[in-house]
Amino acid sequence: MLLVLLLLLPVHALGVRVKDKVASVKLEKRYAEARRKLDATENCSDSSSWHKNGDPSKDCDWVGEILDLVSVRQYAKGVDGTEAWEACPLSCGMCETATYSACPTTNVTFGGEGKAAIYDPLTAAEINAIYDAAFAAGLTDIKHWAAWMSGEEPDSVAYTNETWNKVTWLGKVELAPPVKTEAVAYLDGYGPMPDRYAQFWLYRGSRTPRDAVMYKVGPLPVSEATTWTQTSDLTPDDSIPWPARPYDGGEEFYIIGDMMTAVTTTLEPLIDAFLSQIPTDSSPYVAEWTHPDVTISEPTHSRIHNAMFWTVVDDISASAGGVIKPFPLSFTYNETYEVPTPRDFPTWNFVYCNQGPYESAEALLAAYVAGTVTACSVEADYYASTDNTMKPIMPLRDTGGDEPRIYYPSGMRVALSGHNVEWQGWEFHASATPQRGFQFYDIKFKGERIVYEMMPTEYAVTYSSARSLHNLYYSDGGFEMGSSVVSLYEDIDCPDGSLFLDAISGPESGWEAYTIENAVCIFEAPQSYPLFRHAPGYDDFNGLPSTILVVRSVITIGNYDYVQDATFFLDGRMTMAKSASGYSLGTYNDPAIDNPSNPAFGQHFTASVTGTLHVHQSAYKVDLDVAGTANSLQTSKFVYGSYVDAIGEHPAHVPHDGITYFEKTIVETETSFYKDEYDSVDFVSSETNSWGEKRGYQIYVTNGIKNLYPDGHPILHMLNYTKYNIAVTKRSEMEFADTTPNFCFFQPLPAPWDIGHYLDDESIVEEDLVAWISMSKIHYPRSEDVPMPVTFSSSFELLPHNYFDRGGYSDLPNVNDEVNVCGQADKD
Ligand SMILES: *[C@@H]1O[C@H](CO)[C@@H](O)[C@H](O)[C@H]1NC(C)=O
Ligand SMILES: *[C@@H]1O[C@H](CO)[C@@H](O)[C@H](O)[C@H]1NC(C)=O
Ligand SMILES: *[C@@H]1O[C@H](CO)[C@@H](O)[C@H](O)[C@H]1NC(C)=O
Ligand SMILES: *[C@@H]1O[C@H](CO)[C@@H](O)[C@H](O)[C@H]1NC(C)=O
Ligand SMILES: *[C@@H]1O[C@H](CO)[C@@H](O)[C@H](O)[C@H]1NC(C)=O
Ligand SMILES: [Cu+2]
Repeated sequence: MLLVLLLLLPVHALGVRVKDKVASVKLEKRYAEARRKLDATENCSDSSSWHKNGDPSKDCDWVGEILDLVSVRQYAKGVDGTEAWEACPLSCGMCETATYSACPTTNVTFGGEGKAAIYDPLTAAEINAIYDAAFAAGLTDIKHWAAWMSGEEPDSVAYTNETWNKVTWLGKVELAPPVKTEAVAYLDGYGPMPDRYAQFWLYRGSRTPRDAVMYKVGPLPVSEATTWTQTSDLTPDDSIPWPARPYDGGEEFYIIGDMMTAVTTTLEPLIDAFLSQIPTDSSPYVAEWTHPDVTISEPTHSRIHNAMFWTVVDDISASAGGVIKPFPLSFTYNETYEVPTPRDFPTWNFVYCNQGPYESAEALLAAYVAGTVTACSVEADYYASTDNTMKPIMPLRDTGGDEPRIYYPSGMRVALSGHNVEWQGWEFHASATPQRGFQFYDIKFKGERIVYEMMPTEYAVTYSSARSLHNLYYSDGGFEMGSSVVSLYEDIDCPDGSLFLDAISGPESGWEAYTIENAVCIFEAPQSYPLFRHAPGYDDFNGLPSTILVVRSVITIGNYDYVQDATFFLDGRMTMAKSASGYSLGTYNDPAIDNPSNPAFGQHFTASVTGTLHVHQSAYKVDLDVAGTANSLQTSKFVYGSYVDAIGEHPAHVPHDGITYFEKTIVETETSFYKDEYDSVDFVSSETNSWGEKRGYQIYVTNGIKNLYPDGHPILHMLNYTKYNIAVTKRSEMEFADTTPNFCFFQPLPAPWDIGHYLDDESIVEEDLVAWISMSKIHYPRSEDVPMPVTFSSSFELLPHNYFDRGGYSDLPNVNDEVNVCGQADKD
């Protein structure tokens, strides 16, 4: 059996793969266009003569029965080259008629000034111009390196295979957000427009010692006047030791592939023996994923990683479902720059089928050949089958037709101007940027700013396992959440008719920036729930259906997909949620060796594979400005006590002395706490509403378990934000994010700069405050998580708390008119 190794990093640094995805989105768009054209015609029917070239039994009926329509449409061609979707529009579901298409529409138009455009992400042209200028200025030699690598500059005297570790390159180019005071002065009309700046990391592999530094460049566009400044803005120390340099997909792809090929070539007999037990005609292979082992890394010298493997059968790649077919091999390697070539990385700690560790691939192979290592048994049907992927299992449920759709009877009520969004009194700037990902600026409701800045700063996963996934920790912020943003599918990810924003993927190790189309969708939707209702009698019904505005972006990072939603409500509430889907990682348990009933690290997906126990963490920065920037933190607790405790006296007419009441406290200094410590957490202004109550916004965290790692555990250096659900600090330009994933993901030392440093007892009374919100959610996979778990969420809510004098929806028509299909009031 042929062994093929495919190196699959859990990140989409592999430009080719990302482009494939874009191509398939384009394909989908083509079908959508075709569908629209067919909608307009009455002659939508299948050809009776078409069949797949070479197979007369595969006619339009066959096309209709195969649910995996994208690939059928893509690959099935008729005798004359006609594609299935063209000949079989009915079976391809392209004949749906939009009965509402004739309704009159009057889309709203953008009415604001659009000043929040100062937060527009860098365009691909801006990024590439910076890249070119940095190269021209001699800051980086990466283009020469890339040209030498690709053979375009074969005679480049600067490089040999042994100089892979002496390149200086730049990455993670991104907008440097304007200073808040200057931005607010401009937005609020008393200051000039701030200049536009970008920032990037420079990986100085050609220096001694190597290091990574951050640069700020501007004003943009790049010109004679542009300055390149090494900043110390984001770290107190202006450089980062080499092993702690930010993750760079291009670098990893180059250096790990070389080493991994050497290891798997050595272990070929052992790998082949496992794969040959899988009854399949395809050529199965193993794919490697790698993760930093922060419990043993030596921060000043090198990165230590653990490698784990998945089985790829029938071209179901690891990301597409292979992660629930583990290949039971793991080893550890030292990613050091002190060796001649990457294939010389030291490797050790080889474990196969729970036997070992062996000091090298050769030692493991020798033991295997000598018969001291027992080959593991393969659950043949499970490994061979594609049923445990997203492919539906026959017979299909009779769905009785298409799923319900949303329609907009009066047209789009969302207005978009660039990245500025307006809807029902809300106005804000939304984008997904290459490095940091999904972000919001200048969120206003009814003309008043509520949030200056809001963004996820980190999503991470920590696994528990005694097998190949031991010490597995993934920081998505470290992998660049923004570069993992994917194109969204209309009708699946977002309703038909959504508005879309594009995003840019930043350059890494020589690849140019490119556009990710339809990366953010914006749509209004019925919540299918009353916002309020009351019906005391037949003639007296009052109510309003709740309508929401959703701004959504999805990141796909290896096996997992995170659906990120910011949801805006009619009454001034908003929520931010992260929902997970995608495949859960499996661990191999040899029924002959492992205790099949031990539930410590997971439950069974099948006899030999358990779903690995893990915790999903997420962290957010929310810079609230409630009626101005002078805010205080008010915590309230629902308690039981005496009347004297509650109000200072025991009223004579109350016989029993013992009552529940609320206790409000203004917190004096920076603090952090878990959600269950208080019953209401609010940012309040000194401004009051008409009734004398401080105008405030409540921060409500819907879920979140407590961190169980003891103080001093190395992983806490990356996860200090899991020690609270809410932390509140005085805002500082330097305190950009509560985590330091970009330069700390591989660094098992105290983080140079994270929330642990920000919580330093500064006064938070009537100051500009930031709420750092963090949530952890246990995922103890269950059998139903095959093929993949249904989306599950963590979220927080911001809701007006005495901010208004009455319900924030009070200025909306309170309707119960019967409406016809086009949304017009029925006048009869
Ligand atoms: C539908 O088919 C009929 C009969 O072939 C033809 O006369 C008519 O023009 C077609 N309509 C459209 C919109 O193509
Ligand atoms: C309203 O917006 C939708 C979505 O962008 C668009 O398809 C439609 O043509 C617009 N209608 C009008 C009348 O502008
Ligand atoms: C340099 O490395 C490449 C890729 O690893 C390899 O194909 C090539 O043979 C090497 N060249 C020399 C001279 O070793
Ligand atoms: C990794 O390699 C570096 C540089 O060669 C060395 O200093 C370090 O001790 C090694 N770490 C381990 C855990 O082997
Ligand atoms: C994070 O937490 C760990 C464990 O409690 C602690 O040792 C470390 O100093 C913290 N990091 C920072 C930057 O405060
Ligand atoms: Cu999970």
